[in-house]
Amino acid sequence: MIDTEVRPAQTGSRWPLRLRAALAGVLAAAVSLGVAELLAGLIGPNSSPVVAVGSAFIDATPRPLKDFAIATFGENDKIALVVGTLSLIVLFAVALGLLSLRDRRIGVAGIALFGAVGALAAISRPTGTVLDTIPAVVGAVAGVVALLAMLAPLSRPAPDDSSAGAAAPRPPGGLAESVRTAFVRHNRKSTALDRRGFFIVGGIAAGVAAVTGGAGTLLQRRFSVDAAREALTLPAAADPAAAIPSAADLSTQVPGLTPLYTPNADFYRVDVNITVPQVSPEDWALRIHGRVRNELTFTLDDLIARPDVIERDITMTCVSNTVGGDLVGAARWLGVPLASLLAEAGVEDGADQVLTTAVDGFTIGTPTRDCLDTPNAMLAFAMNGQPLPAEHGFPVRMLVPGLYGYVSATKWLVDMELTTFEDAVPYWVQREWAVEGPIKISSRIDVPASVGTKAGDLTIAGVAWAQTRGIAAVEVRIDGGDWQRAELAPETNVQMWRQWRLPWRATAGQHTLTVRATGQDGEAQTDDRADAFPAGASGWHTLQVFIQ
Ligand SMILES: Nc1nc2c(c(=O)[nH]1)N[C@H]1C(S)=C(S)[C@@H](COP(=O)(O)O)O[C@H]1N2
Ligand SMILES: [Mo]
Repeated sequence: MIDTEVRPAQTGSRWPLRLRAALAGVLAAAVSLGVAELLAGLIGPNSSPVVAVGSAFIDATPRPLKDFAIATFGENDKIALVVGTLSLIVLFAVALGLLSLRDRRIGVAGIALFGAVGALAAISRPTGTVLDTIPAVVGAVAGVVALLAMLAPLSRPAPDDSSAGAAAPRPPGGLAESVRTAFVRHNRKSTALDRRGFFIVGGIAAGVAAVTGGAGTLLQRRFSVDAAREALTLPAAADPAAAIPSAADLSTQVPGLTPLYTPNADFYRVDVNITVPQVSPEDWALRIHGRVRNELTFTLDDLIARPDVIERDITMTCVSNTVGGDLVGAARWLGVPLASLLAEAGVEDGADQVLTTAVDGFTIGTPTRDCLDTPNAMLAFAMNGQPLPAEHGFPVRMLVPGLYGYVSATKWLVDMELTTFEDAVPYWVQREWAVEGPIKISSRIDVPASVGTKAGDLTIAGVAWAQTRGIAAVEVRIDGGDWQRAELAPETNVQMWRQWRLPWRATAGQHTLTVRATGQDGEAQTDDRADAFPAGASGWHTLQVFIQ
C-alpha cells in the first residue's frame, strides 16, 4: 500500500519543504518529458507528446488568437508556442509538487492526466496510431516513479537529526559525511527532512531527464532529410525561366529594398507544423486519384525524369499577410506542370476541387480550373537552384500562381484527390477562411526606415504584386501631396512582384508616405481596409517616417 500522506516532522519554516516539493514536481515533469522524447526518437517525431499536444493546440486555437499569434510573433510563433507550453507545464508541475505534500495521489493523478492528454493528442493526429501513445504513457509512468521517489525523503526526518528522535546511529565518517554534518548542523533549525536523500534522488531525476531528453533529441535527428536533400541531383529544365532583363534587380542600387529573389533562408514560412516534417525522398510517392479516369502514382524519380520539367519565377504570399507585411517572397522554382499530370490522370467532369494532402494529414483545396488553366501551376521540387528546403516542403510542393498559399501551395505533398467543393472541406476552410483565395493586388514601402534616416536626397522604394495580372503602375503620396508615379523595375514576368522607386528630397521632421498600385488589367488597389481574415488584407500601405 502506498502511504499517501507526507508528514514532515519539521518544526521550522515550511518554505524549504515547499520549495523542495515544487522542485520535485518540476523534476518529475522533466523525467516524464525526457523519457517521452527518448521513445519518440525510436518511434517517430509525431509521437512526442510535446509536439502532439502543441499540434492539437494549433488545430484547435480559435482564429482570433491564431491571427494574434501570427501578427505578434510572426515566424517565431512556433517558438512562442513551445515556450508557452513549457511554461504551462512548469506551472502545472509546481502545483502538483506542492499538492503532493498534502496527498501523493494528487501528484500521481496529475501526472497520469498529463500522460493521458499527451497520448490522446498523439493518437488523434491525422496520421496518429496506437504506437504513438507509447512515449506519453511510458513518460507518465517514469514521472510518477520519479515523483514518489523524491517525495519519500521529504516525509521522513534526516537519519541523523537528533531533534527527530528516532535517528539512526551515525554512520562512520568520510569527507561526504563531514560535509553533510556541517551542513545539517548549520541548518539545524529548519532541518527536519532528509535533505541529503532528497538531493540524491532529485539529482538522479535531473540526470535521467537530461540523458533521456538529450538521447531522444539525438535519435530524432536520424529522421532528418538533410543528407537525402544534399544527395539529390536536380534535372536541367526542358523549359527554363525567361531571361531576366539586365539591371532587373533594383535592390543592388537601393540599399534596404527587397531583393528580386528571396534567398531560401529568408523566405517566409507559414504552416501548422511545430517540427518540420521530414519526408524521405526514397519513400515519397504522390497518388492522384478520385474523380479521374486513370489513377496514377508518381515517385520522385518519375517526376525528375519527366521531359516536361519547367523552371519559373513566381511570387508567393500568405492570406495572413497584413498591409505592409512580410509574408511574401519570390523564388525561381523547378518542377513539372500540374496541368500535364492532371491531363494524364484524366479529370472527370464536375470534379471542381483538387484536394491535396500533406504527409501530416493537412489539406488544401484548389479550384480544378486554376490547376488546369493557370500558366506555370506546378509541382515543384527545387527552389532557387536547391532541392526544396525541408521547411518549404521537401521533396515536393504545389504552386499555383495567383492564389494565396493556403489554397494552393501544399508542402510535403503526398496525395491529390479530384473531388468537389461540396464533398471535401480542407483545413483552413473548416476554420472559416474563404473557400477561394485569389491574391489581392498589393504594394509595400521598404525604405526609408521609419526612424534613423537623415534629411537629404533619399529614395522611397518597395515592391508591388498583382498576380497573375502584372503591375502597370505604382504611385506614392508624400504628406498630403499629389500622387507621384514611381519608376518600376523592368518586368520579369506577370507572376513576379515588381520593385519600384521614387527619389525624394526629404526635410527633417515627420512625414507620411503612402503607396498604391494599379494592375495591368486596370484594377486600382483599393484603400478599403480589410483584415486578413477571411480572404486577405487590403488597403494602402502608409508609413510614418521621422527624418533627422
Ligand atoms: N503541408 C502544409 N502546406 C502548407 C501549409 C501548411 O500548413 N502545411 N501552409 C500553407 C500556407 S498558409 C502558406 S502561405 C504557404 C507558405 O509556404 P512557405 O512556408 O514555403 O512560404 O504554404 C502552404 N502550404
Ligand atoms: Mo498562408
